[in-house]
Amino acid sequence: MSKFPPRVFSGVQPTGNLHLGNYLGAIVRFVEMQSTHDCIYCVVDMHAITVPASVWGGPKALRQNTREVTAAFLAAGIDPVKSIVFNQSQVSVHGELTWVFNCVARLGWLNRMIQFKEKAGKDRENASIGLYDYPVLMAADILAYFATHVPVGEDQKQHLELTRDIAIKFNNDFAESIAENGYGDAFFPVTEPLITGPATRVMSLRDGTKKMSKSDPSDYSRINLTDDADTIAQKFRKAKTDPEPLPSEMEGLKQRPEADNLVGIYAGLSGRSKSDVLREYGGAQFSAFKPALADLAVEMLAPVAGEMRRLLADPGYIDGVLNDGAGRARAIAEKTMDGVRDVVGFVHKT
Ligand code: AQP
Repeated sequence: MSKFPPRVFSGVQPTGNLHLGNYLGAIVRFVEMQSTHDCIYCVVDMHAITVPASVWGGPKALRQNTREVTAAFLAAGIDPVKSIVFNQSQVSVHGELTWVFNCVARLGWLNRMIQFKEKAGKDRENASIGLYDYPVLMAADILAYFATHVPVGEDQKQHLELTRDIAIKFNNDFAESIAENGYGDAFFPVTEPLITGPATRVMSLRDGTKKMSKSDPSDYSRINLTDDADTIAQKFRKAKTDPEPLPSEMEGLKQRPEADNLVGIYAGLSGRSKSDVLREYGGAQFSAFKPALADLAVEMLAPVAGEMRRLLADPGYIDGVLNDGAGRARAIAEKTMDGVRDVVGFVHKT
């Protein structure tokens, strides 16, 4: 048996426009994992500021969006008593451990990160160092809690591999000191990504080859968690599709990214598999499938949006949840950091 008991950690950035991709790819699975695991869910506000303020919206928006992501967690069914819910910047270990990991991770590893290339775009010289270091901060988020499992969308797979590489290299580089200090043969676990289900990569409603994203300039590319019923129906009505009816078999979704995406969304929202959805809708035109999809989305999202509105009317309550969670998170993370100090050789208060 591993010396690391199963523990889940995952995070969402408070960058506004929380959408169906974040919901199906991450939040719904966060809720499910509470019944089997000890879970820690984090609003990663330090990650949010790695892009220009024009993208994350500045201090007022950051505060509001932090509360909005927290409200979405709670409205979707995360229990802040059972699980730990907090915002990253309240626990200083995330920053401290990042520094140690900066000295473990290699430049060549970070140079391969696709998300940096995509987000920095052509103006790479002008990207923040924080954006480049984003995956190292993510490794610190996860490993500060010795998390063994991380539920994420497909887009985070490469970053999770980097977390594993950092844990392995730390364990190897400091193997002697880890043993001498009584931590056995590994200080950090090698974390497993959990990328499962039919909606691990929800695509843009305007382009089935691009992922649904908060930062897409077109609001019609995504379903926001706070969209009302009319907006949801209109967005699905206008969603890009091809002229063919839906196939009856999975094979028929190949080379049809928009059809594949809408079927995946239906499957994710209804908790069914894509092939099961095709068994019901195979042969149907989009003119029939889109309204059924919109109805299902409204049925599933309206209660979440309503509960989010109710919670957001009481920011004091939300901040209380975050403060309580941060206290519990800090207790775990500080202990990890003391272990890291022992292992690295930093003299510290005992
Ligand atoms: N389209 C998606 N499909 C499935 N899962 C997704 N996730 C994001 N987009 C999709 C998952 O949601 C979690 C939180 O993501 P995040 O907010 O931390 O960062 P992100 O991946 O950068 O989200 P966006 O919406 O794409 O933001 P921008 O536009 O800023 O890049 C993660 O588990 C992620 O996998």
